[in-house]
Parts: sequence; structure tokens; C-alpha cells
Amino acid sequence: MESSQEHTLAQTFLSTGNQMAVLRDSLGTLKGFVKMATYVQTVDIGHFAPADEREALTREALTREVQRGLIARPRSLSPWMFYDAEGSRLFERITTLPEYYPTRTERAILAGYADAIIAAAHGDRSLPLRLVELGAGTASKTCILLEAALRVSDDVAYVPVDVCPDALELACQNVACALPEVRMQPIVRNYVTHPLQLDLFDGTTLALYIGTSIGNFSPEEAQLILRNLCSQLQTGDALLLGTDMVKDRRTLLAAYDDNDGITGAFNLNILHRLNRELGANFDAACFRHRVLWNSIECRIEMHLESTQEQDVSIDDADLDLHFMPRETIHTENSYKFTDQGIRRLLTQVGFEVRGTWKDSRGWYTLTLACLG
Ligand code: AVI
Repeated sequence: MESSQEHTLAQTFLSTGNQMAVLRDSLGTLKGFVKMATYVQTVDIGHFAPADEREALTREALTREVQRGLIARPRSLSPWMFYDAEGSRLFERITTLPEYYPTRTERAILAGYADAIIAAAHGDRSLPLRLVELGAGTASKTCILLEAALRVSDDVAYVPVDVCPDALELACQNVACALPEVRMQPIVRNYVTHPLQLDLFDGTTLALYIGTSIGNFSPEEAQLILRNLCSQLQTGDALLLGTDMVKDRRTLLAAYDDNDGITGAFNLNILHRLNRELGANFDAACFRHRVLWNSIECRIEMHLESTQEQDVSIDDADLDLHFMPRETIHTENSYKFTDQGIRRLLTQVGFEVRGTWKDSRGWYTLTLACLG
């Protein structure tokens, strides 16, 4: 039976939970995905049948989410809704903005300390090493760690886990091109609603939860995700956690409200998405991107604020909404951490901190934790 907390999470996030394998031809070209359990057929990516099924599941999840979040007071929508194709493209742009420091800061820490991190995580070099990445996205930073792993072991496997098959495909292509010697075992899975079930591994597993993705979850959700992950690891395995740190308010606000308005477009894209996918008639020009620093909860909050009194309907969800001027929809939290907060979170779920690496300003931390 699901606990009520798990049930709430399950309602909030997409639920496409199949284990998949990537197929390649003899030249290593990506041919398609198959379910692990039925690893018998070659499927061309372009004709990947379950796309319809995935679309239907997404529409169902979107419908449930607007029926929950837009009727509630205060109104809210879950941040997974940002990431359709356009939202993912906008997010990639955000990661390159001068104001958005987390991505390049984390990349610089990885570039400087990848060998030290791998050495700390992988004590017995004679054993195979498996890197399992939650929310792999395009795996653009992961190659730095995989390269370091290949410097100490010639048996390295990479298990990217992501709810989005397109992102996984890109991750696999990126890694396969740069590091063809890495064995790839991608898993399409929403690790929030469907806890990971890793195959037993005769070697060391290093779980990666980087990109400060943990920051988009409440402390309770973060604990649940890490506890589930912890349950899949064995003595000697480790977790590398990336966290954005509390810092001055101006820097934090600028990172989520850039001068070029890309983060604003990313936030407003949720309304365009509802127009495209659920027959809504939001006029995005009548909403504005609002960002605030909640110092009590230690988090950046993103909201969409109605600039006027207006009516909106979402036909496919049978919703008629009335917005008052300045009424908001809360779309994202991005929690920021302190050293004590990271330690508390990790020890609460059964990990022991083994090492931390930071940039010179202390803006971002990578923490290596092992099973306590
Ligand atoms: C994906 N996540 C870690 C980003 C963050 O910083 O919370 C999402 C984001 N939202 C606005 N800008 C970036």
C-alpha cells in the first residue's frame, strides 16, 4: 500500500514508469528503446509505439493537476509542468544565462574535483563502477565524472534515469559519442512516483543527484526520494548530491529573474502549454512572472500573477476560472541549503557525509555521502 505521502506525490507527478533498454546497431547508432522485460525487438526511435500512451498519460496528469491546483487557494501548479519540449529548451537556455550561476558553478566544481570525488567514492579500484543518475536530463555534466571514472577503472557503467525518454535519448547519445567504452543502461522512470529498483551489482554504485534538482522538492519529498534511493544501495556505495546554497538575496533573485526574460518565458510557458494541450484560453500577456525569496522556508518561489480581473476556461479539464487582479499561481519552489541542512537531510535518511566540495564563494556544494 502507498503511504498517504507517496500517494500525494503520485498524484502530483507524471507516472510513466517502464524500465527500458537502449538498442544500438554495430556502429553504436541509437536504434530505439525496448522494455527490459521483453528485450527482443529492434524499434526505430521514430516509430516508438508507446508515444501515444505517454501522451495520453501526460494529458491525464495535466488534467488532474489543473483540477487540483487551480481550484485550490492559493492556486498552484506543479513544476514538472514546465518541461514540455519548449520548456526544456528554455531551461537549457537558463543554464547558460549570466545570472543563473548554479549550472556553471557545479560544472566548475566537477571539473576541478572529479578525480577526488571518484577516488573517495570508489575505494576498491579492482571492482566495476556503476554511476546511476537521477533526473539525468541531457547528462552534459556527467561526462566529467565518467571520464574520471574511466581513468581508474576499465569497467564503468552508466545508468541514467529520467521520466523523459527524449532527454534520456540525448543523454545516451552524448555519452556514447564522447565515451563509447561506458556501458549504458538507461531507465525511463519517474523516480518520485515509482521508486527505483536497481539490479544487484557486483561492484561499487555511485548514485548522482546533481543539478540541485533536490531543491525543487519540499523537505518531506526530498527525504522520501533519498530514502528510496538509500534503500537501493549497498554497503560501500555512495551518493553525490548537488545543492545550491543560501546566499545574498540579490544574487538569488537575479538568478530566477534574468534581464533577458528567459526565466519569465519559462514560467509563462506553463500557460501556453495548457492552451496547447488542454484547450485553455490563457492570455499570457495578462500574467506576469513574479519571484520572491522566502527567508523563513529558505527558498526562491516563482509565481504567475494575474495583472487584471479575468476569466479563463480550460475546456478539456471542464474548468472555468475567475482571476482577481494580483492573484497568483505558485509554480515552483527552489530550496537553498546550508551545510547543517545538507548534513541533517542526509543523516535523517541513513547516509553519512564522507566529503564536500565547493566553489571559492561557497555558492554551491557537492556532497559525497555513504551508507551509515
Ligand atoms: C531544475 N531546477 C534545479 C531549477 C532550479 O534552479 O530550481 C529550475 C529553474 N527554475 C527557474 N530557473 C531554474
